[in-house]
Amino acid sequence: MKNNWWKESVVYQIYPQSFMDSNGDGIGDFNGIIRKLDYLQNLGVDVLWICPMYASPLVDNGYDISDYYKVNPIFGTNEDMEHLIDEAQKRKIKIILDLVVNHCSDQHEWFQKAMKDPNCEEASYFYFQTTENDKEPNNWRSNFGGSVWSRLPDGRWYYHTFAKEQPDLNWECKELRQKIYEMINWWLEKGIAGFRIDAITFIKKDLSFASRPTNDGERYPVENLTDYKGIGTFLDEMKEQCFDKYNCMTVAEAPGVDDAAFERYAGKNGYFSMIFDFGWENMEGENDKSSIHAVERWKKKIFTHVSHNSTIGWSAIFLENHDQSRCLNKFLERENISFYSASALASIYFFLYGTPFIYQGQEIGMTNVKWKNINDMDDIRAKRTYEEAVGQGKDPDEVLAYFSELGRDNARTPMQWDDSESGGFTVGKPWIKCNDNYRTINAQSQVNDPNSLYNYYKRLIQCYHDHADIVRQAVFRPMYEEYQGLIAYEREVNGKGLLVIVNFTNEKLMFQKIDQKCVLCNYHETESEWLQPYEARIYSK
Ligand code: TEU
Ligand code: CA
Repeated sequence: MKNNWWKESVVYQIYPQSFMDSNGDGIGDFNGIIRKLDYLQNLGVDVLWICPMYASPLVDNGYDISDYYKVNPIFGTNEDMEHLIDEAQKRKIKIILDLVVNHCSDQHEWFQKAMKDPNCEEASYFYFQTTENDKEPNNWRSNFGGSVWSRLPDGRWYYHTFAKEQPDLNWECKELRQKIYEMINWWLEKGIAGFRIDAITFIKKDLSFASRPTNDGERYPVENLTDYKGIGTFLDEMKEQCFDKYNCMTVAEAPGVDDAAFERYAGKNGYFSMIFDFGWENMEGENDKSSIHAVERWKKKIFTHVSHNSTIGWSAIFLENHDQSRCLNKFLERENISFYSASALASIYFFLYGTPFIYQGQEIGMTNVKWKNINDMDDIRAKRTYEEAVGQGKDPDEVLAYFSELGRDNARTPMQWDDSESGGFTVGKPWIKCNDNYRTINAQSQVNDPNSLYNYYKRLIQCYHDHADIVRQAVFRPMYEEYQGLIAYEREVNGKGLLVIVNFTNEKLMFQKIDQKCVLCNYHETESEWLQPYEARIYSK
């Protein structure tokens, strides 16, 4: 029987390179995660999503897999990985893995064979083309800059949605699909609880591969070609042959799924248990995020998306992940970052409608880094886009400023455990520079402080669990919408429910007395008819 256990679970995302290093080589590893399981259990999370830990040349930090059955030796051995699964299980924590099957690494055996022999079976696992006049097969732009086509020494072009080291897998090929399903089931048999599924809306291509019109000879962004017609055949098949056989959780990264498509993906009989709600992921374009207007615009985006999705299916709700900058910087001006605003943000998203995800370090309020040099960054997307933009004559400082603010490396710096060198993440030299603020922002200083952000998250998670019957089914309803700067909503079922009220401004706000029981608040005084700057209250009825 399916019990949809993920509807009452809180997920914690781990970026293994940056979580905890146990052997001093500067790279996080499985034994490091094992060491920190008590910390995670104390926080109260139910599921860990571990970003790719498979064998990989790490061109895109593991999202370029060279062997789906082996773990990357930098993280430990397959036995260490199984030990981690067991140790987590002892603490009632489940583990989900990243499933990256839109593409693999150019170092994967399949691609290596396909490169050598155009007629081998593996050659049909990829998209190859030959052209008559040496011209690129079309004008599409890859997600990481440049063409989606790269060329082999023998003249064949191959297709890649992301970097050239990440050739796309040809899902039209039945044998390949079977290989993928076998691999998925192999991991599920090992006892993992499900998958986060990477970039899945790219797997179906427009097989005409025809160039598309653009302005001024620019390339056509392949990111516009998601959820292409016919994709459902593949996704239904994968569900039937893999996920349906297990009581597993699947959460898809599904860019390009609009309101109309949401049901196919995350509805009752959707391809997945849930998909990430990217509808309100940042305040990009606002030049003053603390202005009432910016807050109101953001609130409207949240309410529109959640009102729609909550009547149709289930979402994964989040503020941060490994591809984004830190939420405190995305939604706040620097001068407003505090315990209050951070706990207000946490309160806003936690009960919306769906499974809440917490990204490592979010629970202690880690922030963006001030990047001074593109060479301090590691991210292939930042580096390749930087080269491309500067090559086209853009101002290097402007491009750097863009990635400094929004770049993916902001989330990838080492987890800040304590105030010792490199934040206690490693005794060696970290693979990527640590944020200098580890002396003030770190886990050790927060775990035993009842007033810390960590303990606020702990209480939120407890509250989520205490109200499992509500969070898994109660209707979502925006409240007090006329109050500018206030983000408030209710979850209600059979007369029971939760009411979330957050003043998301840095000023006091005149409000009203609420005749319900306050179960959580980020200020000590909760009775007043005024809401303090960034005050958050959660009532239950
Ligand atoms: O990200 C996918 C990704 O970058 C796109 O979905 C993007 O959000 C979209 O094109 C909008 O522009 C995933 C991983 O999260 C990321 O870390 C990897 O680099 C990428 O896939 C490739 O595997
Ligand atoms: Ca290590």
